[in-house]
Amino acid sequence: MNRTDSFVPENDLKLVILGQGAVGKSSVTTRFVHGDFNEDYNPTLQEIFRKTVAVDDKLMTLEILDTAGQEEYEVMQENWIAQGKGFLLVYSIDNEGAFQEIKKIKRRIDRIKNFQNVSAVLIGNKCDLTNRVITYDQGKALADEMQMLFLETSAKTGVNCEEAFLSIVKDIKRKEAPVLKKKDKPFMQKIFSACNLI
Ligand SMILES: Nc1nc2c(ncn2[C@@H]2O[C@H](COP(=O)(O)OP(=O)(O)O)[C@@H](O)[C@H]2O)c(=O)[nH]1
Ligand SMILES: [Mg+2]
Repeated sequence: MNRTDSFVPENDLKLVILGQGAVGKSSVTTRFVHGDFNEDYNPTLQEIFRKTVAVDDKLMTLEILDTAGQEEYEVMQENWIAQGKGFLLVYSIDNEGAFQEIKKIKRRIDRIKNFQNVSAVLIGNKCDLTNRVITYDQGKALADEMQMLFLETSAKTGVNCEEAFLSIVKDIKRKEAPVLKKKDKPFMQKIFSACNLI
């Protein structure tokens, strides 16, 4: 087992942030976790961030794996993808290549997760920039095609960074909520109407 893996408690919510180098994965994560932004580019090796958030009045700890993609980390990364509950796929709106790379990353997740339906948000970062090459509609269309949520963010101004993480947490919770079975419905409806709930 990788040494870093042994520090990861089992019951926290694991998220993985993926995307080409320099699109702002570390910056979006740092903005969310620490509330600040750094103009300098320090390529990430591989880092785990933790933040406790309140969702629907419940506290939960998010563990966010910030990735770089170097080969020596590939095994650990695949391990995390396998354990990951939610994925943030990031491109920057000024980079066509990074946008195209998203499809490859999605295929990798699908392969590792055995084509299960996962919770994922597509993020078009650096939306503060004026030299945009990917429109909002292009981003949204790709997200729809891949059945993902979509947000444009700016780690620089902070816009939508918190929403990106919280939207994925809410989507995970929504998918995990017990669904009323069809045959239970009339029975539950009787109870709800007896209690004047419907
Ligand atoms: N203008 C602008 N620059 C950003 C934004 N997010 C990141 N950057 C810059 O882009 C560079 C790469 O960011 P980084 O987070 O290290 O990218 P990573 O390799 O994907 O983790 C750094 O110089 C950041 O300051 C953003 O939203 N707007
Ligand atoms: Mg980084």
